[in-house]
Amino acid sequence: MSEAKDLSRRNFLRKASLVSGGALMTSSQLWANENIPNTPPNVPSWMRKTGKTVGAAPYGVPSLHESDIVRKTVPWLTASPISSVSFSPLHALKGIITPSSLHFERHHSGVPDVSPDEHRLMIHGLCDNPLVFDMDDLARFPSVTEIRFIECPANGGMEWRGPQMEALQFTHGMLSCSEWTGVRLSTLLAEVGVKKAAKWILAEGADGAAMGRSIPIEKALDDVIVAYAQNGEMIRPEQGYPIRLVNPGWEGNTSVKWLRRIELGDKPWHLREETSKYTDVMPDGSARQFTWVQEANSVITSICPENPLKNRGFHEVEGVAWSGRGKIKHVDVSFDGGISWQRASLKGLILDKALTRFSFNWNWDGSPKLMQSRAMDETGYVQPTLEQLRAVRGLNSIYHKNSIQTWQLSHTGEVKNAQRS
Ligand SMILES: Nc1nc2c(c(=O)[nH]1)N[C@H]1C(S)=C(S)[C@@H](COP(=O)(O)O)O[C@H]1N2
Ligand SMILES: [Mo]
Repeated sequence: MSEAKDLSRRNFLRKASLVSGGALMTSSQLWANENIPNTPPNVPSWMRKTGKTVGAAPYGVPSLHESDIVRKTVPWLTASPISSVSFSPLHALKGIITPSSLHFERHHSGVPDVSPDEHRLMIHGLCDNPLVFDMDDLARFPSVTEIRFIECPANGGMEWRGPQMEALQFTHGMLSCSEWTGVRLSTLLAEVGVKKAAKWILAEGADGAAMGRSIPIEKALDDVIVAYAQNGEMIRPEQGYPIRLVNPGWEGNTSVKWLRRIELGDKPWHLREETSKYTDVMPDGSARQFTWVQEANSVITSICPENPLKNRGFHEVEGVAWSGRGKIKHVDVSFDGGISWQRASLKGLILDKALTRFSFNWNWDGSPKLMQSRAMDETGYVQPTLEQLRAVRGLNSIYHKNSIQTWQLSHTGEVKNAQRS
């Protein structure tokens, strides 16, 4: 950082603290006589010797000091650890890309160990020329690289009847965003020659669950990717190595991992994952089927149960917003539980069906707050309040809970998961 920039930043912090009535950021004063061995003005121990050699970590891992930033599970959530979910630590992530090691996981039968040499993708059914592709075949097609989120539609599902999970990691962590590389499914479908009668595809995985989903042909021919790479390297086993579907903006469940088979048919298959699961029980007891799109959603991540406030004064309120229908248009934030709203700014890339980061410069006066964010996407859809969502959906749902999240900030700086209706 140049000196000029550094000075203007200090100036900015000074101004911010003036606005907040003199409450300073907590940077300690220069030359404070703390006498901590590794702290200025002392020369730290790690400057007195050489460090680890190059090659000591051929595949790099995070600093040991970051070892608490990991995927976490909720033991009571599923009956078996092989049919379970681990959540991304959203409170600790920056930017919009989820490190592959921290991508949430959802497995219906654990993570299979698939050999790329023996694995194949078979495409058959209502087509002119059924084909079996090996991994080298797939790599020869023109590839696409796109940043897309994957969200399980059960994200937030534990919160329908009341606040339950005292952590952002668990209220919203079935959500991750990666840069995916692979072949457009439409390219492969052109290769097999889709028959006119084909209206649906079945995508099936090579795990013990043989998890499958029916997807309408319009979506299959639109933006779906048969992905083999994630964030610049081959897809991780947990994410579907060696290939998975990335079905942008739709229920994560439809992004079939360890993809082995695509069948073209004239009607949906009505599989387990689209009848007993991933349907929405409505207030009258009927069930909604095929609610594919992950509607616009957002959450404040910089201030949350895992990130309490230590000081009054300046804070950059940050969070993420996303929409399965396209780009995020804007995000508003509220500090009074949705009575008044202020426009946040969007920073970095604003992409289709990707996480989008928002930011709002704020001075905390030390009083209790009800903090919320509300996303609007490019279709004009506005993220609903919990009350609005419950008015339509009742209390019996699990999936597609995209209502506004409330964080209750107390005067001590502690943050609790709260609900406003
Ligand atoms: N073959 C297969 N594909 C699968 C699953 C699975 O268990 N088996 N889980 C699905 C579910 S429910 C979700 S939400 C996403 C999760 O993707 P991730 O584990 O990469 O986060 O993968 C989907 N694809
Ligand atoms: Mo899921």
